Amino acid sequence: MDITNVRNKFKELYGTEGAVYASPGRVNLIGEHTDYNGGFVLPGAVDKGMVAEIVFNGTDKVRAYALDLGEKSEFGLSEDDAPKEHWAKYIFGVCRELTKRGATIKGFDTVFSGDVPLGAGMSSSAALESTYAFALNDLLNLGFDKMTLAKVGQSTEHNYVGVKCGIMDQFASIHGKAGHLMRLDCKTGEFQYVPFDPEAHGYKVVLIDSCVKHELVGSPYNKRRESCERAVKAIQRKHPEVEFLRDAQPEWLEEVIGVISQEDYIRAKYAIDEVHRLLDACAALAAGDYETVGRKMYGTHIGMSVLYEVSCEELDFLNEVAKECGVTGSRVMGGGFGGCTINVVPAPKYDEFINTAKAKYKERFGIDCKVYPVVISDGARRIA
Ligand code: GAF
Repeated sequence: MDITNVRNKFKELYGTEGAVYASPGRVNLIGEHTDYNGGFVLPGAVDKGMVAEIVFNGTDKVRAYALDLGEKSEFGLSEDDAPKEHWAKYIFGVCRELTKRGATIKGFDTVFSGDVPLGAGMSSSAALESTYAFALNDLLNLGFDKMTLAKVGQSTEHNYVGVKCGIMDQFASIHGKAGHLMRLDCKTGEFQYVPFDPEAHGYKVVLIDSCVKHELVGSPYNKRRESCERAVKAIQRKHPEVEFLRDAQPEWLEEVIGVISQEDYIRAKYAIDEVHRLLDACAALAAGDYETVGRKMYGTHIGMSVLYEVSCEELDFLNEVAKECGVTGSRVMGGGFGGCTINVVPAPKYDEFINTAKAKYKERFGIDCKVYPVVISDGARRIA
């Protein structure tokens, strides 16, 4: 991340210098749409993120500048002061959610910029929320732990953006550690850092961005969640201990066939399968068995495409190309509805896969796909 432009703009706008913080986007090896189902996820922070410079301005207002958009926003810190700019709602929401948890937030001036591709399923919005949650916590000595800061970002999505997301993205952005994925139990909040060094095993991990816009606001993301919640309610009648789909035995879902709609059934079936796929993949990863991890990833893709229906023609095409090129594992990553595939590629096949994917995608859709090699990096931090 290049912070020079942020610093220059900050100086130009506010005539002073502030503290600079950064938070990354994330990848997720496997475990998709499992977070809000109380299941597990396996994300890692990446080397792309958001960077923000901040200084308190002695007022009760925030003056914010989005460098990449060339837009500014000014807003107060009370509940009815919500800014009209969509991007500013993320900053406002973080301030409000910290306030709801007992913090006193002071007015500040800020400039931010980022290099997480927008709409690519790499959590640019979580990176933005995490940057401000982490920075304000640090600068104001609020004393919140990292999980609370992640929840501040998640609640911002729920209450100020309108996406009923799970905790994975904000968790990963705040907790990331270079060279490690994180196996998070989204029901209990327990997690382990899992060393991740595919190159040592002869593999490279790469994202192929379909460049199809991924926009969770207004997408059927919330509807998927509602389907899962209705399935839980139905299962609970006989199995009251089931709090999330993660708690349900696969056969318990079969018991509610005909009670829930066919649509809710296939959504819930995907979610329950995915919880188990992730656990199998984690065991395989620990044993250095990337072939099994890869097979599970292909399984996830089919589930997300056929049952959860969050893939699209372009992503299915990229998945097929990966298969044809002998890629070990490939699947749509993140919320879906566009964005990237994540691919675990045998190192000797890497160049050929990238060239073939680019050429075939262009030929089929007339669009240049983008390629992001995955570098697993540290989470939220102060950088200047
Ligand atoms: C989006 C959400 F924000 C996450 O919480 C998660 O549900 C993901 O989609 C799918 O796994 O990134």
